[in-house]
Amino acid sequence: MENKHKSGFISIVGRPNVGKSTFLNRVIGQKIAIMSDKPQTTRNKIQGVLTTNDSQMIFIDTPGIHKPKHKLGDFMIKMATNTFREVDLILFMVNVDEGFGRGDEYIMELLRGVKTPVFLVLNKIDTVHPDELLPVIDQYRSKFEFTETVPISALEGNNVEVLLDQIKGYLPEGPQYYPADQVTDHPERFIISELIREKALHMTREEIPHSIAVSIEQIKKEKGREVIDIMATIVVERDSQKGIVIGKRGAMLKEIGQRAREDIENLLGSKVYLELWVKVQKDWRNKANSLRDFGFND
Ligand code: GDP
Ligand code: MG
Ligand code: K
Repeated sequence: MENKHKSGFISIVGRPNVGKSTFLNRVIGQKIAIMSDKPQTTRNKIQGVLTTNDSQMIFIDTPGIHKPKHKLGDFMIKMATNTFREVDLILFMVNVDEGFGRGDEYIMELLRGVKTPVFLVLNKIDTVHPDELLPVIDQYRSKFEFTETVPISALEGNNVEVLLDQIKGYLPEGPQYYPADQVTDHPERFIISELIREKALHMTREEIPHSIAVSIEQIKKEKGREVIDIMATIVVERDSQKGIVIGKRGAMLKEIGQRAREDIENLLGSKVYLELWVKVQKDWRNKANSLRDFGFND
């Protein structure tokens, strides 16, 4: 029997820190969406492409959805709901360890208005006893009609293949949209900025809120030179935050730069010279212009 080629777009939604980026990275096998133990690390949608011999799945890692507190929040939600309508399938990912919460309720509210099939993906099953799983499943299913329910561990890989099989079952017949060797259609510029942002958030622990942005001023490779020169600015909201990011005699910024550079070199497969600056721009989240500057266009 001839197997028809299937392809489609799959949106991953869920509260912050349920493991969306971890899942995406496991499936695509390359660090494209940044992972951290802090919420809302991913602000833009990132696509990862999984190509097999008879299918292509294009995953979208949507921002952690939450009730809007400011302009950026509004923007994120609009972006997410638009995405829901356009995709072939939605993976609603939850953390079985935490169970049902208000954040979930809000996302389900947004999902109710769309006709796209929704899978309930219960992540982090490695953290709970199997007996604890069923009550959690019931909790979610009493509130929403899911197309499928799949427990997984994105971190350890349990049941991820099963989920991929299920996903394939819901994809329409379609062409291979992207070349087989392409794992993301995001410009490297964005990935680089996210890698820097990830390091800044990790390194400064709780001292720096999520209100930082990274803008890439320049990526340059001069003829005959082995090294790619990258100049980037970390944008914070307050002078005190600038001090923290720079650190004592620049130690923190240096450390952020070194760690980011290693990841960027892996990404680009080339030596990198990274020059980092820190700039204060007050209340950037509420300024539409700033949003455009940082690439949050819709
Ligand atoms: P996101 O905000 O939904 O993208 O979540 P992340 O992928 O950044 O993951 C948040 C945290 O949860 C990270 O510390 C991950 O290592 C952890 N995590 C993700 N998936 C699993 C899992 O299956 N099991 C466990 N134990 N931890 C996980
Ligand atoms: Mg994420
Ligand atoms: K996160």
